[in-house]
Amino acid sequence: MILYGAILSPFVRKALLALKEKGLAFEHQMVMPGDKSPAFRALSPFGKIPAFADGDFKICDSTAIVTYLDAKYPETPVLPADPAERARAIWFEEFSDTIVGAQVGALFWNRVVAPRFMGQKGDDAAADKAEREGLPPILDYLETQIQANNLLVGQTVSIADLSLGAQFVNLAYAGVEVDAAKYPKLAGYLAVIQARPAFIEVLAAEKALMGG
Ligand SMILES: N[C@@H](CCC(=O)N[C@@H](CS)C(=O)NCC(=O)O)C(=O)O
Repeated sequence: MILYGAILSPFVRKALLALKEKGLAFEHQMVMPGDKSPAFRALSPFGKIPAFADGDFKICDSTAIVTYLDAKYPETPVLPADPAERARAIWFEEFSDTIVGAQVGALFWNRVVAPRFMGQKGDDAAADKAEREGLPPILDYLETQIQANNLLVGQTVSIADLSLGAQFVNLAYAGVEVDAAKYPKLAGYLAVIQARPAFIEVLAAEKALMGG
């Protein structure tokens, strides 16, 4: 199995986390977002990362990749079997990828990617607006959703936790920490999720780029 995509993408990170949580052997090939090579476009027609191949089977999109992995390799599932739990896990994945991702993306792009990797000045106003206006309702909501077992759904780690945890890594890279005094459940949850061996391994590979 081969996962294609550059580290620091929250979607590549989500797929890497799922592969590691499931204990699967795989190869990781770096591909930048928007890669125009015909070989990559055969995997990901619109050039988005991540993409994935398992023998002759090829697919792109982190959600599609994780869906395939869980169906093909059902041991250690990250998609809950219970219908209500599965629906809630997919909701949190979607929420993380879109609603959370929009705000984290504005912060990460303008405070990290543009200045550090593109040699451009980031849009500070857009980042500040995301931090000041976009983020608080998300944090307020999440504070009400963390279960007593420090998971979003069910009794074992799921795609919900991997997707959300992956986004919050980039939030931290953008210099925004969750205030544990204001959001104790969310801050405690993130500490537990991001201390999982899968996160530790994935983040270790990012350290060189992030100067950590
Ligand atoms: N829904 C997709 C989103 C993937 C995505 O937007 N990836 C970004 C990088 S974080 C990308 O490849 N952007 C390049 C482009 O849009 O050309 C997934 O979950 O994989």
